[in-house]
Amino acid sequence: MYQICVIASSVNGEYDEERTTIIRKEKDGWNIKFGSQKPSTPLLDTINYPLHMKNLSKEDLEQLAAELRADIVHTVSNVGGHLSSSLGVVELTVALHHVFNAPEDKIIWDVGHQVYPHKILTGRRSAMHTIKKTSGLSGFPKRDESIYDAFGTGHSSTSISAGLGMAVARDLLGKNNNVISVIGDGAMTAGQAYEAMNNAGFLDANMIIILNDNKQVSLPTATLDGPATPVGALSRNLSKIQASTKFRKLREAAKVVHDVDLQKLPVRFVVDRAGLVGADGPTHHGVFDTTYMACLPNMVVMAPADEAELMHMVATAAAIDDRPSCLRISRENGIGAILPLNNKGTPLEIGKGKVVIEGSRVAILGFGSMVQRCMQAAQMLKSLDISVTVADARFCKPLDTDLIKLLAKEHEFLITVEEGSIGGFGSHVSQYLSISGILDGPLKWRAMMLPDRYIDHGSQQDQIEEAGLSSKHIAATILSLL
Ligand SMILES: Cc1ncc(C[n+]2csc(CCOP(=O)(O)OP(=O)(O)O)c2C)c(N)n1
Repeated sequence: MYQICVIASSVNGEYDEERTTIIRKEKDGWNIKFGSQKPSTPLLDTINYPLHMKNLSKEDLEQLAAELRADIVHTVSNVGGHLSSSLGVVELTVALHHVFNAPEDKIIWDVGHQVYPHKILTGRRSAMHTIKKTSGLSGFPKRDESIYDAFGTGHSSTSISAGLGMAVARDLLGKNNNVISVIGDGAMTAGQAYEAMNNAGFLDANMIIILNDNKQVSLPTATLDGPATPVGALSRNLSKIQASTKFRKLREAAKVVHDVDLQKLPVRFVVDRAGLVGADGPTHHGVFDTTYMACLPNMVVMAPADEAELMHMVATAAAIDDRPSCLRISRENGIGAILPLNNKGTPLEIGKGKVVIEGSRVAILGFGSMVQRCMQAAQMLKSLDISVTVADARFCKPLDTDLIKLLAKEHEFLITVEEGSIGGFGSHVSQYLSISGILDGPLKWRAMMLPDRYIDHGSQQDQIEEAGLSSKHIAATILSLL
């Protein structure tokens, strides 16, 4: 060790080894010993925008990277977030913002889970403690958030196509800015990246592609509840998976009408993270699947109300062998439901829902995880002496028309509730009610679904509130009808 560049914050001038973050330059590189206190970052403190980095020497840039690394660890240890991916590109980010001239030069981050250093160096350091929180910074690049975010991401393998488009547009406009796409070895494995490289070669547009070949597929590793599944050499597994024919068949099944539904192939789609997903925000919400799956003629579409129902639906999907099926699993936690014996579900009758609370006057028909909120709403209304029937639709397709007919006949009001976009479960029910003439009678009916706009990142609870789908909203909708 030959130089101590920064000794981080000390309390009243006293130096506390345990709690202090120490950033040292040693013979073979920078050594950062992390403590619980905010690290002292004298050089980083002078940098608000890339412009402030332009005159730094190579040594300064090295120190900046070391301070940036300590700053990210400190932030993420307090608020959670994408740690390893961001730490992996600290030097790269410093270099890019030193060499290139963003925002005129377009830097595009693939997946976008590694942008913490980029955010810190582009005017957002003081807001880093709000990252992924309601009304705070997004965990990904977002064009609304900063002119330095050239392209919004959150999912992988788009950076080369996006960069190519920007390079072609630049040439058409006669400009001369640089376009830089940064892509990891994991993201590089997807077809879109290959297609984009093919196009880039053909169009011969001038662009820079940086392959961050770290031999890792880093997924979010730091959560406030402790470390999640560790960063792994997933690329090894990815290659194995991709080599398997089963997996390839699944990917090819993406063209779901042509390859699957039309031919009634028994492909089972499992839509993970259905509904609003919280901190990752709109790139990760699963809110359109009911709409685009349930419009396909042969598709069975189901959603479980709790974890026991999930087991039964997995068994149902496994048993459906004459057509495709789709099962949407909410991001919500389980409710502690009693699980079937040996954790083995029993196939359900296809297209049949069930009544879970018997009442009169008002019927609420929930789809998927929303059934829980419908039951809570029924409890609230019970205390006001309003008797509510709650039914679990289980299936959006085929629709349980007998159940809907019964609910419509025996109640004054019928309300459907789902955590999905317009055009989903409520639309199917509405279509049936109108075509069958039920809406010509005395029934009053309302559909509750997500609003027709994207819901920003934040806590799942806040998102449900913003969407107007909490149990209070359901109860209020009913009260407004009475
Ligand atoms: C289309 C798509 N599939 C899956 C994911 C989930 N995912 C998030 S990060 C990540 C790994 C990316 O690995 P790599 O590109 O090597 O980045 P690095 O390891 O350098 O962070 C994956 C698969 C995603 N974001 N988008």
